[in-house]
Amino acid sequence: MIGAKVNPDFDALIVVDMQNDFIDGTLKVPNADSIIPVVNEYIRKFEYVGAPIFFTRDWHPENHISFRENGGLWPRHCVMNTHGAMIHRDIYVPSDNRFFINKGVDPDFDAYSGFQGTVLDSLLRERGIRRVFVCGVATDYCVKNTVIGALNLGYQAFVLIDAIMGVDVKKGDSEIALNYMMSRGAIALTIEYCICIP
Ligand code: VGL
Ligand code: ZN
Repeated sequence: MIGAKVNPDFDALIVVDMQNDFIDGTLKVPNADSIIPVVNEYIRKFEYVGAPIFFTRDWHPENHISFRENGGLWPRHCVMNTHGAMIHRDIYVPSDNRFFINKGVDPDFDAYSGFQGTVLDSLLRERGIRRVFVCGVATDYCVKNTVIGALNLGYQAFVLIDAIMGVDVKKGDSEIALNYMMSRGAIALTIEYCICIP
């Protein structure tokens, strides 16, 4: 595996949807809790070198189109300002140089990408970020779409493959999603190859 040295001048970490409902709530991603320690290691590394960290949050109104009760695919999850939508208590959230990106706020549209209908691109651009490092859940939905969104906007994208987990509604979905990200130019990375020295 090719290593990457994180440079705070042009690198950012994106932590996708590490929220209660996806970890131990209404839309549990199987084994999502198992990635928490590695996600935290990435967060601490990026914090250590002074690189910005973006936490995306699924942030739906009660009448959101993606909920079964409203004709959608999913059980009710991540209703804005409720416990289910909070970042899980075991995730380390630095107090500085970190940002929350809420998505899926419009009742009539779903947003699997952290870039869709948000200020993420402008916040990254403002800071001169050119490369994003993406971890979190779910590999086959919001991680995939966030990575593809980044690539489409011209960012280089690293997928932190030891810190993602998928739902696999159909067996193999996560593997297919990862292969697709790589085929579009994303680069797979693990913690020991993610070099963070000042
Ligand atoms: C997600 C299903 C519905 C995700 C969000 O974060 O991957 N999945 N809403
Ligand atoms: Zn959602």
